[in-house]
Amino acid sequence: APSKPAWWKKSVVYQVYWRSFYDADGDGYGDLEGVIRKLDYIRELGVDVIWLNPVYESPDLDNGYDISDYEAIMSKAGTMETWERLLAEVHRRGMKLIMDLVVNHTSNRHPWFAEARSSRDNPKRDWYIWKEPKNGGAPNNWRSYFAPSTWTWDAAAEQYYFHSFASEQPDLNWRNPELREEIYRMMTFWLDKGIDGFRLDAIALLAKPDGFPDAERPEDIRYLTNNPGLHGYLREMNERVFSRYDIVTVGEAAFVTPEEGLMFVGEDRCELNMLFHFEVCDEMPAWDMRRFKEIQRRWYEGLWGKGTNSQFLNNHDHTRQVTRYGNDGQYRVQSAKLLATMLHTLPGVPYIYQGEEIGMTGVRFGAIEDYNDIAMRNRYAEEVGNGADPGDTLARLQPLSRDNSRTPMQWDDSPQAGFTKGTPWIRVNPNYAEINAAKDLADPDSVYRYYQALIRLRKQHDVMTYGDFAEWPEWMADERMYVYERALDETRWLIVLNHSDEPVSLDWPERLRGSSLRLLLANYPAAHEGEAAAQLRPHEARIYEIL
Ligand code: TEU
Repeated sequence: APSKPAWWKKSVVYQVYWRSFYDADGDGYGDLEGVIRKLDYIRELGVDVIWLNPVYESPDLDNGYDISDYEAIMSKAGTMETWERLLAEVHRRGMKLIMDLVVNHTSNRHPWFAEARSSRDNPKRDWYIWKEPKNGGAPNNWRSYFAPSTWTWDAAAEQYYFHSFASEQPDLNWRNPELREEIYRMMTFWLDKGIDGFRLDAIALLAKPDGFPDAERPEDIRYLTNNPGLHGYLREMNERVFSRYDIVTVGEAAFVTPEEGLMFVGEDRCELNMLFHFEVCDEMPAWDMRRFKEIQRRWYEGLWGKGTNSQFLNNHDHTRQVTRYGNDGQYRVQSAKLLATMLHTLPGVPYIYQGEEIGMTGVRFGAIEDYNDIAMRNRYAEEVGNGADPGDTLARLQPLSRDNSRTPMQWDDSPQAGFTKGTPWIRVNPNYAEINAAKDLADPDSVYRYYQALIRLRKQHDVMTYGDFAEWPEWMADERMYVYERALDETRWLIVLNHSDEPVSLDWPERLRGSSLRLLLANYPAAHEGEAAAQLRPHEARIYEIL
């Protein structure tokens, strides 16, 4: 008998960036107690899985992505007891919890790094990547994600060490079998506590090329990812750890094509279950319907029937979708609902980033001092240090600053949007009085209620999870309209999206004659329908069943 489909395939994932979610103890940072107090809000949305950003002990220079103790909870977030209660409360509500895990690098304040730099013959020296200077300087010309060079000189160690991100985040040496064993043991520590899986940070960076040759174009940092040896590590990780639990794993894998993506998530690959590829968020700076459709086509053809794709347009690293890819002005509510309709009806598991379900928007702070993001602040310092105009540099970095999506969750119109009784670690978006959860919960036509309806549809109809995908040829080249069907057995759905500020008339094709359409969900009140065509208003989205 066919094996029962994996539990996570029909799931909807909700990402909790806890430090901006809810501050229960008033220190200005969100915390795990705060997440516990808001679990009913998350559950009411109808989601199944919570992805919790890193909560491990950390100096917190990259908001938890610089871990100094994998088996302790950052005091800012709470204690291991609080974390255990969170897990129990998530499970009591029938939801699952996946933890964000960073195994490409640690903090430079991790005891392992202190040992490694203490002497060349320390057993942990080789848990990190060290090189002699070349021509008196860095061993090669690579840029890191967060710094002008991937190399930092360590005076105590008298060598350079490698970091894909900030110098405070030294990369682990995955070639070292003892290191890998220790990581697998640590993963097992968390899985034995009962978590339901991992979101694996920067997982495509684990393998480094032999010899670290200079790059032709140092600014194109693809040399950091998808190097030979990577899939060997992932297969070993799966065999030694993941395969022993009924869990879900999703890997962050920037710069992969669908063919390369399949190597991560192909059901026969025994590596990961899903991946976040970034052909949209990293390589499509602003909305481009033709490019988005092309990306969706490529990934459907590359993965369908062989592996599972993820659908998302924002997260804690990427600007809020209604601002970056939609309309956060006159049509904010309709646009937020249209983007949600698209992500929840395209093939793949949808990921909701906290606040997206109430249509929260990006932000523009007036000064670099108002920003927290280490990536943005390092870039600003580098460019202004090289003579760039501070005002121009700030203006250029603002739209894609990761802080756009990290401002506090907007709960209500009370001071600090009800996020904290203290002073928030980052300023609240000034539009919280009109955009907040309390308002959305009170409004039957809110973005939150629309997300609830979308998620309910997914639970009731397998076609959203397992249905084939086919675009209507008449609209494939259109810049405004996205029109496609999903089909499973006898069920056929039609999704019609007008991603523009203009009305569009959609003629019903000859092949629909004799069929009738049943409207399942729409982001506008039902319009009077002409027999021959539908008049779509700006940012109008509709889901029909074709009968
Ligand atoms: O992000 C990895 C990273 O470099 C991102 O820029 C990612 O590759 C890109 O956004 C793809 O669109 C992860 C975490 O999500 C990020 O918050 C951390 O700062 C980073 O790793 C370092 O751990």
